[in-house]
Amino acid sequence: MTHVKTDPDAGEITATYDAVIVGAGFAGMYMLHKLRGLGFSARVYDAAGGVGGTWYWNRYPGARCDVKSVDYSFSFDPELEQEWEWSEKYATQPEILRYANHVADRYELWPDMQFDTRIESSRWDGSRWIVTTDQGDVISAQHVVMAVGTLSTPKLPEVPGIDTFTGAKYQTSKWPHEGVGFTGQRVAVIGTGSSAIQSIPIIAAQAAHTTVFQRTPNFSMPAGNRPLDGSEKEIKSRYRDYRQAAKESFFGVPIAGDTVSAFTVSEEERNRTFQAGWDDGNLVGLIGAYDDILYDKGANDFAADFIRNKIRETVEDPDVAETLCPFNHPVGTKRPCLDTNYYATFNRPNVDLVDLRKTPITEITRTGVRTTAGDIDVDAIVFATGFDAMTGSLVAVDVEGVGGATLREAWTDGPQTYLGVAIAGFPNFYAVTGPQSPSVLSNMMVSIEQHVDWIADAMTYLRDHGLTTIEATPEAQEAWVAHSNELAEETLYPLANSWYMGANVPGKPRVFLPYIGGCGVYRDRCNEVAANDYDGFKLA
Ligand code: NA7
Repeated sequence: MTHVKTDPDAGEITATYDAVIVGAGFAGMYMLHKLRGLGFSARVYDAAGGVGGTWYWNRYPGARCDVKSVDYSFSFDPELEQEWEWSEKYATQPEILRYANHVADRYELWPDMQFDTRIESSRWDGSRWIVTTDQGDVISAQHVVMAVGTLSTPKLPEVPGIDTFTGAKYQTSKWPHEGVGFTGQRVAVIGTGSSAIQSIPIIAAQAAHTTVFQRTPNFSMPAGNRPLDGSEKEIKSRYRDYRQAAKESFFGVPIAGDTVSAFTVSEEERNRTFQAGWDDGNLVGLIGAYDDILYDKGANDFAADFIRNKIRETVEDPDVAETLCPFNHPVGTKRPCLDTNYYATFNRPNVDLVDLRKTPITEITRTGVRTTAGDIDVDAIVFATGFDAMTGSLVAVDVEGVGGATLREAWTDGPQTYLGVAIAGFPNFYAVTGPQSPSVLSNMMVSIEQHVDWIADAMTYLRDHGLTTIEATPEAQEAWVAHSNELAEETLYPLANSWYMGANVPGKPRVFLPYIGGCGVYRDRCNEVAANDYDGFKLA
């Protein structure tokens, strides 16, 4: 740590590192561990009071991972993966948070992490980044790694009056650490995305009355959660091969066997396959069952019909069942969900469903929720209304690159990246699982490890070659964005008003945010770029 120079805008430099890492989730922690191992100095900053990123904040009832525990864990250290025992097929939020803390303990990351500290700005001074925090730190860093997560800037619904409500207000993404009891209360839940679908059955089992406000019905499947059995435990005996298969796979999760078009098999066979995916309770069980489900509307309809029929079989009131059936987007094009008793919850006498397509919310009042059909008075409102996904937390920091250009301005028409990890005009600045990388379309652990390794390799390459900066060229970036968009256009994803498309945030450009070429293909491309002396980058 040194006090070497003064930045005219930011003040005296209080610390100097090779890398500032923004975020103490899995990406930030692994980045720190990796860089320290390579002899770089680095410090992690996080606005939270502890590690875990999304798992630190999202403590709502029922919060769970919907990628299997054996897949949703680090692979970089065989000892770590052998010593850690997951207890269930899908780990709960508390268990994942324990794992995050275990990682921080095991690799002694704590001394190099600073909490309750928000990064406010990052300015390129021509050779280094000057990074400021809300705690008065002014840091000089050669590299900035944005490990800020993809779903970490929460959004509330765009309805007036939220502040006037006198009852209790909760956001699933900022859940009180001490927990919340709903016994005897009338509760409103706004939203029917993954967070709502996980929490509603638990809230409804406790509350006196629950009203669910649904704008868009979602496709959800039973998670079939259970204590880990032999089949998953057996994976630990062949973890190396299993991890390799995950890295080469499309979604970052190994799937057995090749898939064919849904049109090449009989209806009976298709339904048998869908039923097997349904019974297995995993997200790719249905959308990954045939290779054209995300590409062909007809193929997608087969899977969508299968799920809609399951909803109709489960929900006793036919009107409620139809309201819960999604018709306005192909299955998979909004984030599909895994649940425990979600649809059956609507058979409870103390649960109501409000269809906001028919009767939109006009305002939140002092006593509850007002729709065009009238007032519903409640004691508590749970906002499960999602995030400014993938770009929100990157542009929340005032980032000024070469010549004072801001990231916010550079991304006015949507994010522009090279490989989803680098940005032209912003040297030595990296987005872990950034837009136009597989990111949210993949098992995040696999994508985090791939990006962290790639960034660490790039930094090592610079050091070994006596270089100091790496910056994407505008040409390479333009080609990558075009390629990413072309791939998305071939799919059904653009048909949905999803957060994948930026459609959930008013005014956000409608652009498909993640990369849909698949994890394995993407990894090969990144490796090829590195092997070709960082093709598409300007090194200096
Ligand atoms: P999501 O999936 O973005 O869900 C947010 C939900 O809130 C969704 O049903 C939205 O409806 C609804 N919403 C948002 N704004 C409004 C307004 N103004 N009025 C009514 N309803 C609204 O966020 P989650 O937290 O559930 O899940 C995020 C990810 O975390 C998930 O995909 C997993 O990856 C884990 P909409 O569909 O926009 O009509």
